[in-house]
Amino acid sequence: LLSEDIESLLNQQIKKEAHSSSLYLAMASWCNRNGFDYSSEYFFKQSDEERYHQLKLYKYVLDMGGTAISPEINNIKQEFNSFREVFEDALEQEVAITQSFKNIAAACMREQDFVTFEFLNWFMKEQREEEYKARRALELFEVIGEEGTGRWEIDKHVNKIKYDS
Ligand code: OFO
Repeated sequence: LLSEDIESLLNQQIKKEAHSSSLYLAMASWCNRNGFDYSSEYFFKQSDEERYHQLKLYKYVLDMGGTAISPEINNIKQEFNSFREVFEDALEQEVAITQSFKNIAAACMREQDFVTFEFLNWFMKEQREEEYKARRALELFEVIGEEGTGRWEIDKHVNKIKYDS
């Protein structure tokens, strides 16, 4: 069974994952509308992954006898000032999500909820990959540069970022 506190933290996390999924969908739309097809595809994939994270948490809460709450999502940023800003926001989002998981893990430690703590390990590892990919994508702006055909070149590389752990 889950304590009230842990159940509430997990439901908040479900909402955050749903928010991430919607945010990435908005990024996919913006990239598509602005001619960045590969990045659009990349964000569609990211959006799917976040939906998967959301469901993984959702089912865990139910498996543990808790009440999983279907989240209401609002305030999704739809417009971005630049191609680069999309990736800056993506990295910021992932760093915030990692922090959020750390907070839940800390609460599990305090409460000696080692079952949930173990469950969270999967997400901790996933965040390592997600932060890596987001940081790598942003680094392309420095490595390639935005001038001339730079943004077009950056777009082509975004989808090729691989993570071997
Ligand atoms: Fe990329 O955030 Fe989910 O876990």
